[in-house]
Amino acid sequence: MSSTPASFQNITRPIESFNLKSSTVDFSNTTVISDGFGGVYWNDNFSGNPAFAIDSSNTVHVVWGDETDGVWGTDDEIMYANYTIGAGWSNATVISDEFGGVYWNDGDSYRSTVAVDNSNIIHVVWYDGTDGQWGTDREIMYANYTIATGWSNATVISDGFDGVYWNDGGSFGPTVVVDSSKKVHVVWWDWTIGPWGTDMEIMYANYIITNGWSNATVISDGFGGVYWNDGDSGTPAVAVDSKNTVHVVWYDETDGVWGTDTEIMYANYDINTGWSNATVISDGFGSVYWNDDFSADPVVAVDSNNIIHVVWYDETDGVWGTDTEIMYTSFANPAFTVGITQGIPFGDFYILFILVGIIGIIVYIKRKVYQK
Ligand SMILES: [Ca+2]
Ligand SMILES: [Ca+2]
Ligand SMILES: [Ca+2]
Ligand SMILES: [Ca+2]
Repeated sequence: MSSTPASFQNITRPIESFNLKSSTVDFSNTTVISDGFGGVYWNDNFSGNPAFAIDSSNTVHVVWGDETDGVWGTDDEIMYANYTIGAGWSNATVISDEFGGVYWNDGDSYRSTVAVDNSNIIHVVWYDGTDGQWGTDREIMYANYTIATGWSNATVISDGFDGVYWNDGGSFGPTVVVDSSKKVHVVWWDWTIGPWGTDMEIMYANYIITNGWSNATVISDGFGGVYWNDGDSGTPAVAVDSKNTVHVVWYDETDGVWGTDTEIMYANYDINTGWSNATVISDGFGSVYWNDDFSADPVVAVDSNNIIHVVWYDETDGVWGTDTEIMYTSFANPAFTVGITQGIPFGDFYILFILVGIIGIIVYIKRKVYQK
């Protein structure tokens, strides 16, 4: 094998050729961040599933799952480390267990994701096997970090709203995003049985400073009271746009005009209209259904024009062969493409009322003037 660094390799493909990295600026050497702080190697077990976010000071915040044993027990925990330009990488620290000196989290903690808001508060979510008043089912847990108070205690956000524990199925794979109003949005997949059936659904909860955490709600089924989504829905990803509309994508096994294959579905939350119905975005363009195989693991991002971009992997065969490929689609925020007057009460009539009112005032003033 070639020992040429990747930065100098030319990658040649059948229809195109490009230099992987032609910049004179080279990347830094790879460094271990989960172990070896101050030359001490204490992290002696599996570290995996990293996720990260960068704040407005360019501090890098990394979270991952770790099997290393310690004062926190022998259960898997979520660890955290950060990089600041001045100090470099911090030591890794457990954030899923211990608050006020009490180690209470004795179940495995997995699959953490992280987001930073515009005040540089760090928000972390993961799923957790610790038992408690929320039952013995896996739940979504949350912790945050502020400079003033440090790391908060971990709290269950998928069950126990208003003291009612109704979520009795496994909750997995949370993803977190924060909008410009510091509202925290979390999505995950959930096995709890309800009016939506026994199939796995996408659930959502949010946190507002004044209200705390909302109840968890199913967003993949039940639009307008109609429960049509009867296949498993999983691995959601979430993004917000400049109007704080929430965009969620996931893979879905529900059958429909798109066939019996797994598809990518999409739903959004608009402040004015609430959650949209779920819709398939991986098949059926122009009513042509050509995507006939497995589509999964979508990720979503929104650009500065509020265009939504989605990528996923797909097993559909085509001129590209029978191998698994990465697929992509993009679309404008559906809420922005509806009629411009649709968001105004009474539509155009609203403007008409204002015009009639102004004319009325002018007529009234003129009469007053002529009466003198
Ligand atoms: Ca523990
Ligand atoms: Ca529960
Ligand atoms: Ca369902
Ligand atoms: Ca299909």
